[in-house]
Amino acid sequence: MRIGIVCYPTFGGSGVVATELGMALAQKGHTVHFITYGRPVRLRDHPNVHYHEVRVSDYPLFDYQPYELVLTSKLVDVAKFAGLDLLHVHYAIPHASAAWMAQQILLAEGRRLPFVTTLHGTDITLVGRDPSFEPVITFSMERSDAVTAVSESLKRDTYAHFPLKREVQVIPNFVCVDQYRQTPDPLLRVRYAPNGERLVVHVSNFRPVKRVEDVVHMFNILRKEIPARLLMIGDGPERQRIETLCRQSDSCHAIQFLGKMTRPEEVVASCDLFALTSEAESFGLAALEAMACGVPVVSTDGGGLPEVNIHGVSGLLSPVGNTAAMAANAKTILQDEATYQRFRKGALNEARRFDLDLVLPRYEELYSSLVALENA
Ligand code: GMT
Repeated sequence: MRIGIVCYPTFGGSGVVATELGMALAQKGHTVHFITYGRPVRLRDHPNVHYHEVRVSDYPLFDYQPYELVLTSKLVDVAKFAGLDLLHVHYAIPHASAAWMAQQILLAEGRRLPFVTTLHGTDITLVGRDPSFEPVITFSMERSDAVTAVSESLKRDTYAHFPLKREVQVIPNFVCVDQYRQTPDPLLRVRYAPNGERLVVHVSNFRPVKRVEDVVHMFNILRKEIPARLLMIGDGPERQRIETLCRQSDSCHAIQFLGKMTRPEEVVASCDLFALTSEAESFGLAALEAMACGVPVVSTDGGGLPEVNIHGVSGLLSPVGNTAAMAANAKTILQDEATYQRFRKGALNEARRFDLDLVLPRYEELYSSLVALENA
């Protein structure tokens, strides 16, 4: 099939999922066209992969550049000249409405292009709840040829926040477990935990929804119990505030900020524990990626996290904001080697439920059913 993929090209989870999905489809022989405003950070070179940049030009009349219209025109152009069979848009805003507009333009020319919308989380739970977006998101979800959500929790949220009548299919996020499984790097451990301390790691885009300060509070409590160090990977609006908070804490010397990384798993695989303190996560891809490295997870129990991080198996869950409970959970996992190894094995086993080999055929089946409908 010839598939167009629209996503945010940045470090957010939806862009990562869209990119890895496109790469995996290309690997299986499909032709994939990425249509985005920047090259997706995880996009690699492959003969079946094409990248089309959506360029919004500056014009003095516009205070706000009409990105959605430029994207729509680009979708029409690529659909026609690359002969797309189908479009898959990740993150509803504004991709689903742009896809619908492109579909209408092509229809007027006698061609129908089906499109799938995948909901990722904040498009529904945060941004999508802004009433000013509601009519356009509801409409474009209703008009999508298929709508998928990355977890059962997100599916429930979608029906709770939008007056949606159509079916939403859950296709979870995925990892390629064999690719992720990395053995810990002794040199890296010496660098970040020179005295043999336990290594805790957090990866996010440092937005308020991640409650990154809770990672620091949790770590301060944990360090009173066991020798530990903390690595913070990623960057975003909250980073400066969190760094200031760390500098004021007793644990300052034990916390290191590594910034954005294209392959965070290269560091995560050498850590002992992954911490995710989010207010809510539709899924928690970063936690799954850690589990695929055999790293147990302490996380909050918001949104879809309990579907990914299985309490008592791959890690432990606690209520949002309860940093004392989270520190106690971290101590439970790390306290003795037998318990720790049990959680490590549990993390890897639970990650296998989301292996690429299980999830990719579900997208392919969905695409084939829609393309078959067009040709019927
Ligand atoms: O919150 C992020 O990290 C970014 C955001 C995105 O859309 O890029 O992530 C959402 O989608 C990810 C991939 O499906 C999920 O794993 C994240 O849980 C979800 N974030 C939230 O729901 C807050």
